[in-house]
Amino acid sequence: MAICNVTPDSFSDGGVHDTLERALQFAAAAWRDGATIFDIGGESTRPGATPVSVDQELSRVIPVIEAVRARVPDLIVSVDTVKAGVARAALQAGAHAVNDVSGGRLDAAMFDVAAQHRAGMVVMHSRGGVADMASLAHASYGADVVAQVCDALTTQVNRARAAGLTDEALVLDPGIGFSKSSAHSLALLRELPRVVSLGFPVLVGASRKRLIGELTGVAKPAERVIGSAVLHAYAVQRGARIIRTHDVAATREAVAVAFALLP
Ligand code: HH2
Repeated sequence: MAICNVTPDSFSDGGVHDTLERALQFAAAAWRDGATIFDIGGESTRPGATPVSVDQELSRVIPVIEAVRARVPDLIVSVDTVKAGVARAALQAGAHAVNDVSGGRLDAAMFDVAAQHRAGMVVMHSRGGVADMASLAHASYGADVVAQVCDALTTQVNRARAAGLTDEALVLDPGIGFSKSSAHSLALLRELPRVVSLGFPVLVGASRKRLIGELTGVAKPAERVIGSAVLHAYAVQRGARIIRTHDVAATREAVAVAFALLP
């Protein structure tokens, strides 16, 4: 899954895909480099990022969704949003799936919208609101972070089912770095099989994140490619089946090797 943030303030690619032409070039390159899903987002979760209205978010993502569907039609398009209104318009504009970093917590209508459109949905674990979910504000878990994340994901899966989503439509994501210290994120990666055992494909997205910076000492997010690729190869070994990345070619190579080495 290639990341395309159409935002001025995302932590690593803010402003990079800010014209339609640049976003389209990135989509074509992502497809060529081996991505099958293209995740388009119009609101950053970086702590301190400016909150955006539905209209503003729509004006950012809809033209890109329409253009990518028209020009790179083989890519599966997901919209990265916590707002049901944005998800609805994005699905009507041709997106196939919703990637909700709140896992359906922040907008009561989200699961209904996904179900009505028979869309796929990534249910990611986080706590809090958009402004603080990528901080440590809600990062207290007691002894077993994995159990708490699995419980929270199960609650959201049950809500999704109640809204009419089929199990085939769902992907789960432990939410690396979201309301989690690096120790929490590492525990979730080591024990990813427990998330996999919930019975859904698991997505991992650690691309260029603070965790990678802490482990490698690489300060600039755009230079955290090797650390991200190694972490994602490990995640594949632990059962992840979708990797969300800014760096498609490098990730594809790492993941191809990791897949070949699966027992
Ligand atoms: N991480 C980010 C955004 N969306 N979606 C899923 N499913 N999993 C993730 O780990 C995830 C996500 C944050 O990264 P990024 O989009 O690069 O940054 P920003 O939120 O600043 O736009």
